[in-house]
Amino acid sequence: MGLMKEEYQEFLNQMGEESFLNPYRDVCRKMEQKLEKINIDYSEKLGRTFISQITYRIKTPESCLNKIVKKKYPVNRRTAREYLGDIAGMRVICSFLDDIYKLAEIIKADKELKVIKTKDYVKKPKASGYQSLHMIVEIPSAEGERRKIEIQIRTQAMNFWAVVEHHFVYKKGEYEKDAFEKDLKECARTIYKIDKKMLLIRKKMETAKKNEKN
Ligand code: 0O2
Repeated sequence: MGLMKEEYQEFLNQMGEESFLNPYRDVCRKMEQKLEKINIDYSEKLGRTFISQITYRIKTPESCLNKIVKKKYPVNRRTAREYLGDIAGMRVICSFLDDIYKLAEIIKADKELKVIKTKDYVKKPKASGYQSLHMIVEIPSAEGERRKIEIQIRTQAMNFWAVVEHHFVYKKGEYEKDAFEKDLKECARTIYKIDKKMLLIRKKMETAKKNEKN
């Protein structure tokens, strides 16, 4: 490997500094607490589990550098803060398709949060077949500094696909590229059908329960 540009090395150092990372860690914890509270309230209201998993991660300095270079932004701390919406990233797993949009509405209605951008890869999946709802949200840290955080919301079935596909992409090796992509896309379509069917079953059960009561 050749010598790394001094500018890049400096950027990597800055991205790893505690003073840079702390507000991001802080907003992740804050958002996690918010989501946990939402989960308690809505699970009770709905009579079932609303959110089944909440995880978060801070993007590595190397991954920040790759993205900022790829997007041709100036390589510095300010542009990273401004343009990288996913330095702090949360992943929220729901059971049903409609829960994704319910949660998105709850997030939009939260006065402390400012939704910067929403990308609906459920309605319009990525070329790979990837499905998720992505929201870039701005939230104040404990010190009152605003930071962006990317919230990926998906069903358990969509998550299964994304996790396995991510693993395959690194491991694919010999397998023919076109066949690999086609097979994975087909799986994503099947998963969408299953998600729709599971939602339908839930709605039928809810109607049946209501009729029983009347
Ligand atoms: P990491 O750090 O490894 O999680 P932008 O131009 O900034 O709006 P950007 O950031 O390119 O758009 O993002 P996009 O496509 O909205 O979402 C990027 C993230 O979504 C990825 O993170 C993955 O977590 C997920 N993702 C997107 N496409 C796919 C896919 O085809 N398969 C899987 N498994 N996940 C996907 P990163 O960037 O990889 O970073």
